[in-house]
Amino acid sequence: MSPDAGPTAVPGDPGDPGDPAPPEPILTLARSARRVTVLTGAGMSAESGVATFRDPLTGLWARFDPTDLATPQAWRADPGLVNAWYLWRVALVRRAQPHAGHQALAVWAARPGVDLRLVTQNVDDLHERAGSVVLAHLHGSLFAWRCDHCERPVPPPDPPTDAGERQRIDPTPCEHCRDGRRRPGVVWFGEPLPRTAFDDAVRACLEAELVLVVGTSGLVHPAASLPRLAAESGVPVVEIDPHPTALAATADHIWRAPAGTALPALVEALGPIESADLPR
Ligand code: BV8
Ligand code: ZN
Repeated sequence: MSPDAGPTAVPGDPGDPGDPAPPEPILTLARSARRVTVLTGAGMSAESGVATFRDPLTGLWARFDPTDLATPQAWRADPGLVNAWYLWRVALVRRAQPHAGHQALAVWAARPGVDLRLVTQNVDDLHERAGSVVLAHLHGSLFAWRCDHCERPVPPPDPPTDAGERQRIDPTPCEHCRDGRRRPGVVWFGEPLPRTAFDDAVRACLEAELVLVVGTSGLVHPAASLPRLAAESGVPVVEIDPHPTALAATADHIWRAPAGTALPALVEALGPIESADLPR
């Protein structure tokens, strides 16, 4: 499937670019699927005001590349700088709200008979705050801090009120070992993904009747390999993203639309809950 085949590029059904209605083949798959795995990336949080990794950083951080800051090397070289960046992001996510797309996924998961498994690359808690249960945070969480020496969990620090204006905020010492510093519980580039999270994500993709990929450029591995793993196992893959991505060639159907519009429209169109699906 060529990624630039129009705004709602769906084989056999180009769809109307301005029409928020789900393309028919995508709706048919969503209606019939009982086991649905949803993989979300930074684009899922974009309409909540949380910038994606592709977006240029703003303000204080405009001259930095996130892929340079999100590394153990950066932490070793300048812990105050990296700590300030994460505390700024914690403050930003705390001010953000889940949007209708986050809520739609929680509604879909609550439909009787549906086993929806949510896997995210995002380190924010917007899915949880919309009522979703997240099966796997592949890249960790902004809210699960730990010691960079003894690795024990520590409470997430409260960002100072001027977190947005300070380029350096020294990390606080670990309360357990005193030798380490409190670091964000995210997976930095060059660090391995949490084994259980990745294994659960692989199983969720292989056992699905539909894999829905929302808001990821498909550039960061090994998370980016999950949709192809599903496709190679014969699981239909649908992509929702307003722009072409590296995953377009893997997707059976593409809906060039933002998550905050597409997901509510899709869940709305699933139709009334069948009495046969209601718990006895
Ligand atoms: C590892 C936490 C091994 C930190 C993140 C194989 C091939 C090539 C490279 C590699 C490879 N294997 C490993 C690598 C290296 C590296 C990598 O992939 N590099 C890339 C840059 C080439 N991978 C790693 O280092 C991984 N570790 O493999 O370790 C290992 C094994 C054993 C022992 C030691 C080591 C770790 C990767 C995890 C890095 N951490 N996050 C933090 O957040 O600070 S990744 C981070 O960037 C995010 O979590 C996210 O995953 C990623 C950004 O990707 P996306 O989510 O896709 O976001 P992006 O901005 O790219 O795209 C946004 C999309 O949204 C766009 O498509 C846009 O169109 C769309 N969008 C915009 N608006 C909307 C929208 N969609 C819908 N609605 C909208 N409104
Ligand atoms: Zn410690």
